[in-house]
Parts: sequence; structure tokens; C-alpha cells
Amino acid sequence: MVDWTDAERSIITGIFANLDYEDIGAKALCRCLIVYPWTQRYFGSFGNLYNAEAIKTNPNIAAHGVKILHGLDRAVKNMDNIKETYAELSVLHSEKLHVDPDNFKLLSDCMTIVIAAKLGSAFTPENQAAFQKFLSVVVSALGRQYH
Ligand code: HNI
Repeated sequence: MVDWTDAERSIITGIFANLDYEDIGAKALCRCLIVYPWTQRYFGSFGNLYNAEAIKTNPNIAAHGVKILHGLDRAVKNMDNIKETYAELSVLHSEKLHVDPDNFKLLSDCMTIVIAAKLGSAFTPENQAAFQKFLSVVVSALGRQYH
């Protein structure tokens, strides 16, 4: 089990409490698809991903980015049990969607960058440390059911 300090807990809940899900979710997933184009292969049914502009204006991608962020909510609400919380989602990504688990880390890095850009100087090193610790626990939990 992962230990969280009170300070880490309050940083994580604070970041999510003030998050604009539509904006951050869409931007993080778009950035992932543009920076790491091989991640586009899982979204073949989402319509036009022809270039960066198409990806940024694709409503299916924007909506899915929001869905992913709401997926992260579950971890925020269950910080002491992230592994169990994601057991089912891990099976889904592994056995049904066949998403390479390396991609979880890529998306989480994009999320950090988008949040840093949004929060600016408010995203202190302490905030970054707590946020990246949180994402690394999420990434590990999502990769858990792969074998
Ligand atoms: Ni992911 C579906 C959460 C990373 C590709 N994904 C979901 C759903 C949630 C979710 C929630 C909806 C499940 C359902 O319908 O029951 N995904 C997350 C989270 C992360 C993540 C929390 C990491 C932070 N997913 C990724 C990555 C990829 C990915 C990195 C591919 C590069 N996910 C998918 C695809 C679907 C999906 C594809 C199905 C989409 C659809 O609607 O067809």
C-alpha cells in the first residue's frame, strides 16, 4: 500500500477540486495523440485524427479526455485503495482494448504538462511531486492486470 502524507492528500484533492475537466481532459488526450502518434491506433473509431488540428477539434476525443479524467476521480476518492479501484479498468484496457501499458505513462506525462501550463507558478515543485506520485500509482494500478 502507498503511504500518503496529509500534505500530499490535500494537494491532490485540491488540484482535482479546481480542475476544469472539459479543458484539461481534452487537452491531455490530444497532446498524447499528437506527441505520441502511435497512441492514435486505439481510437480508430473516433473519426478524423488526420493531423493535429483534426485531433484538437475532434469532439469524440475531447469527450473521451473528460471520461479519462473522471476515471481519475475514482483514484482521488480511493487514495488508499487505488489498486483495487482500478482492477476492472485494468482488465478492460488489457484484455478488451489491448492498450499497451507503456501508454499510461505517456498520457500521465501529458496530463502533468497540461496542468502545469494551466496552473503556472501555482504548480510548485511540491505540487508536482504529489501529483506525479499520484499518477504513478494510477499507472501502476492500471498495468496490474496485464500478464
Ligand atoms: Ni482509457 C476507455 C480511463 C489511459 C484507451 N479509459 C476508458 C474508460 C475509462 C478510461 C474510465 C471508459 C471505460 C468504460 O467504458 O467502462 N484510460 C483511463 C485512465 C487512463 C487511461 C484513467 C490513464 C490515466 N486509455 C488510456 C490510454 C489509452 C486508452 C493511455 C490509449 C492510448 N481507454 C482507451 C480506449 C477506451 C478507453 C480505446 C475505449 C474507448 C471507447 O469508447 O471505445
